[in-house]
Parts: sequence; structure tokens; C-alpha cells
Amino acid sequence: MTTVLQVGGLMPAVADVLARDYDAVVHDPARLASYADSVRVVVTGGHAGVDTALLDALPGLRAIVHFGAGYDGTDVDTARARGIVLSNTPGVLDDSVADTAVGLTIDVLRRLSASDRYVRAGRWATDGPYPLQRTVSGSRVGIVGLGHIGTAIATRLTAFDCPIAYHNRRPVPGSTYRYEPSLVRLAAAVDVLVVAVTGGPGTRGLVSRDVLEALGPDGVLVNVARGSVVDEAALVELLGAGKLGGAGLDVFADEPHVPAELLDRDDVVLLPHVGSATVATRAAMADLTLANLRSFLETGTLVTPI
Ligand code: 8YV
Repeated sequence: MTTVLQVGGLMPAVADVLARDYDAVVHDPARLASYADSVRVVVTGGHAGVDTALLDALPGLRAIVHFGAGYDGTDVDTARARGIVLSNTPGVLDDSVADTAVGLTIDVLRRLSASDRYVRAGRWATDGPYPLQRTVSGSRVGIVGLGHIGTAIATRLTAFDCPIAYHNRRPVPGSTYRYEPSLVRLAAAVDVLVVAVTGGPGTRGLVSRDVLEALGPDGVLVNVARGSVVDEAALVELLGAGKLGGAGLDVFADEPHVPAELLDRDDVVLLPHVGSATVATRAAMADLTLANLRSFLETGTLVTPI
């Protein structure tokens, strides 16, 4: 009897425990019929694809446990409508993702990666000093999505004397940062726009062409959320046309594929979705994922429900 189904790849600290302690099966569409009726819990990475078809195929499914803060690979509305409960791993990755956002901001403005390439290519000796860059301290920063991660980013950048404003659907009660109800106006008023909002259907294309145009030729976009939040085609086009000042991207619309046009640009820093990828953070995410699974199987409730 397969009670626990693993959908998509998971780090060994989770996958090995699932296999050893729960006799979990790794989802394989070709073998689905052999376990479909007995599965009660799915454990999955945030973007693995627990879609409507898979939900339809698992009549006994009661819980979906996500490894990660994001759960945009899951058809959440359909799952909820069927009484299926869901969990994620909030809190434990805020600091690492915020560190990554600040790193990208500094790297794009100060061209750290680009000037590292300059040194390695031997150009310092042949071409002379690297071109002057932009000051990070005091830059005006807009945060799209002032949740836990967005707040951790704001806290860090406040220490760099950056004035912070943010855009959410509604103002955050008690927040001292300036709320801007129009994302286009926020983009027009800042030097750096940092995207930290939840992915999924509700935020798809939120950072539209209009927003990127408002950010303008001196504006920088940093995205540690999901590629789907940004109009990536417009981003590529505007960078190419000199109508956007730069970008620091940890996430992409079609991972692991990165638009080829970005690869040669020194005004862009590209990371392979590593926002939460530290040893300690991933261990904490693994622990919380397994705690949710254990809790659901023992008590029917989740530790960190969505
Ligand atoms: C992980 C993430 O890469 O937490 C998230 O939402 O994007 C990252 O921490 C991902 O969840 C791993 O599957």
C-alpha cells in the first residue's frame, strides 16, 4: 500500500526518509494505476506539477506537503475544493532568500560578477580600469510583496540607508515602509524593484511591460520570487533596447532554460534558482517538510498549513 507519494525530485534528506520510513513511491505516470487508489499524502517540491489531472487520478488524496515556500506547481484551488489540505515551509528560508536578493542588488549595481569576469579574462592588464559603477547605499528600493521574505529584504536594505517603498494588494498593517497602491508608480519612483511576491495564477505577469518601462533605463529589476511574475519577453526586449538598466534574476519563466539573449549581458546577473540553497536552510526546510508529513499522518493536522 502506497500511502505517501513523492512527486518530482526532492533532496536526499527528504527523499531517503520518505522511502525508508514511509515506503513512499516516486510518481511515475506509467505506474500510476498500481498506487493511485491508496495514496493519502503527496510530498512535492514547489514547482513539480500536482495538476488537476493528477488530483483527479488520486481519489484518496487528503494532503499535499510542499518542500519550499512556493506551491505554484500545485492546482491549489482544485485541491482545496476537494477538501485536500496543504502545507509549505514558511519562515525557515526568509533569511537566505533575502540575502540572495541583496546580493543580486549589489552585484547588478556594482557589477561584481562582470568585473570578476573582466579580471579572469586578463582585461584589467590590457584594457585598464573597469568602468565606474553605481552606488548601492541610499538607492531607492521598491519591494513587490512585503511578506516575510520582502520584509527581511527591506530590513537588510534599510541598513544600507535605502528608502523603502512597497506594493501589495493592501497596505501591511503597522508597516512603517511607504505603501504604493500602483505598481507602475512604484516602479517609476525607485532605482531597484525587488520582486518577492508569491507565485501562481494570482501574480502571473504582475511585473508587466508597463511596469518595466516605468522602471526605465536607469532602473534595475531583481527577482527572487518566480519567473512567472515577470513578463520575461518584455524584460529581454527592454534590456536589449537600453530601456531597462539591469536585472538580477534567480528565477525564470521556463527553468532551467534562461533566455539566450541574457547570457552575454554584463548588466544582468543570472543565478540558477539558489535563493534558499544553503546547507542550513535546506536542512531546516527538510525538517519542516517531514514534520508536516508526520503530523498529518499521526494527527490529521499540518504544522504549517497554507
Ligand atoms: C526551492 C523555492 O528551490 O521555497 C521556494 O519556493 O523556490 C526554493 O526554496 C524550491 O522550493 C525547491 O523545490
